[in-house]
Amino acid sequence: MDITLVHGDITEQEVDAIVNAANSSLMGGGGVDGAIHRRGGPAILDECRKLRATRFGGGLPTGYAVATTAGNLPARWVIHTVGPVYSPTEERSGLLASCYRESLRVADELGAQTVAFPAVSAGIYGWPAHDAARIAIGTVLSTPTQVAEARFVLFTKEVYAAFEQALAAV
Ligand code: AR6
Repeated sequence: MDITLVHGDITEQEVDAIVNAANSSLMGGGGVDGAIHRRGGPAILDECRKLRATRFGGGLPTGYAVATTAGNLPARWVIHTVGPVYSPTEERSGLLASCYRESLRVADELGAQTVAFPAVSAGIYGWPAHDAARIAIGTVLSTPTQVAEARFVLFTKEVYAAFEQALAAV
């Protein structure tokens, strides 16, 4: 699989699927979640509501992933995953790794060949950029998948630089 890094906005990516750093309510929020719902339009929230009413009444658990339409976005699907909130005292990196593994599993189910990822948990959820980048790249590289390109789309210079370093260290 090819790993590529882009400094930019995930909502502009022409890929099969983009991953959303959602919260367990699936009802939208700030950060990349807000941008995806704003630019993708109401079709995404409609499907999220249906998922809450059918499969995830208690919310999507941390570390899980589920797909919806991408609405008006150039991608075909949005894969929503829920990252862990960073804790300096509790070891939660397994849950962050699970977000990437589960997103790739869902991408394989969809038949998605190109998938764009944001830096899950590295914004509002407070994960230090270098740690988030190391877990993201390490997990994607070690997960068996049919996905041909994993594109990390990093919004800030700091997070982009952290991913560059993590990729160089592989
Ligand atoms: N494209 C790519 N990356 C982006 C974009 C964008 N358009 N906008 C922000 N980022 P965050 P989290 C980066 O906070 O930490 C929401 O309210 C951002 O700079 O979006 O997992 C959810 O509903 C950061 O590097 O997600 C949850 O409640 C990265 O995306 C909560 O935030 C992730 O930042 C999830 O927090």
